[in-house]
Amino acid sequence: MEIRNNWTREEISEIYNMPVMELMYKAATVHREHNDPSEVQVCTLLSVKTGGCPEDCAYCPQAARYHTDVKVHKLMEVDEVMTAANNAKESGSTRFCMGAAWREVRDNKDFDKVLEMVKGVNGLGMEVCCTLGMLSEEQAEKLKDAGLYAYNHNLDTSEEHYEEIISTRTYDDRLDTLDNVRKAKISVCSGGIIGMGESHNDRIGMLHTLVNLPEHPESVPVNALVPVEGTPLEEQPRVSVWEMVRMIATARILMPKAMVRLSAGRVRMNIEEQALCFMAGANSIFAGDKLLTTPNPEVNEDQEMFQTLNLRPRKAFKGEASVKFEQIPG
Ligand code: SAM
Ligand code: DTB
Ligand code: SF4
Repeated sequence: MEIRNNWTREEISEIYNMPVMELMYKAATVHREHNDPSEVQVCTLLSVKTGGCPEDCAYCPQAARYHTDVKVHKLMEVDEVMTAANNAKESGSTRFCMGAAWREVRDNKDFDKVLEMVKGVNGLGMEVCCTLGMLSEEQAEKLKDAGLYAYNHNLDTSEEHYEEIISTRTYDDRLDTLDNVRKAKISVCSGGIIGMGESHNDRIGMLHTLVNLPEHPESVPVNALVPVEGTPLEEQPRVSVWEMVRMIATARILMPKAMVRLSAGRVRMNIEEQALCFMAGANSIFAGDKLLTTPNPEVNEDQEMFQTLNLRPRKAFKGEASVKFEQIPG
């Protein structure tokens, strides 16, 4: 499969709407041409600053304006983060992603502390990732200099559906941040959420934007909405596994080399359903009993799943992206 950045919506729609067995077969074939299908990358998330966010993302339990059970927690200390990263490494994770409930990064002491965290986790030989909200080019460069490997910033949904979900920032703001991350030669992680009341066309639209970026994101998280009490989307019905499979398979065919991450929503999927997602081309998961604030399967359940499905955890820094790993001295 040729790597392309000029897909039309119609072409993507044709793939997305293929009979599901054909779609899975095609995606599984493309996956084998570009990746080892027995390898799945295991990543760990840590919420380093939780809740109290000024944004109005309708899905998010951390937005200050919704009344959820999430407790606000100021930025963690560097040593606490290092303990968590060491534990993640010991349990087999190769990527450590730190999330902050910020609208954007500000040039202050907290950012300096995050840079220390990045430096520390880089020193463990893990792929360090952050998701901190919007970022300027200068801030992206500072993160890169501290040893950041990847930055997560999701498009979340299509440009058309975006206004229904978030009003406090624009789609173009999101794209500008991705551009700043790219310019700093940081690996790009960007995907979205399904199950937020969007149409199939919206899902196709989001994939259309992602695949036609100047370079494909190296990592594409596909999240199933975790509906949280107190958020506007609390009543959304669970997405069926076939919708996840369609989304993952289409992403895999369009972006053959990307890590396609089966992200939020695994707690409500059994092993058979997750196996279908791996078959459709997903090759990464978040492990650990918590995502940022919501539950995730237990580590031993995932280890059992890997054994049953004969999957192997992938080594760190195997991506052939334009992004090179640099260990930051001292
Ligand atoms: N505040 C930063 C931002 O919005 O970019 C970083 C953290 S934010 C929690 C990271 C991503 O988590 C969001 O873009 C969204 O895709 C995902 N997310 C948040 N809440 C979710 C939920 N309830 N279900 C599924 N995914 C969710
Ligand atoms: C992504 O796409 N999914 C992860 C990660 N990137 C940061 C976050 C999922 C969060 C789910 C809701 C929560 O636990 O708060
Ligand atoms: Fe804030 Fe990020 Fe949650 Fe939106 S997704 S409310 S920006 S923490």
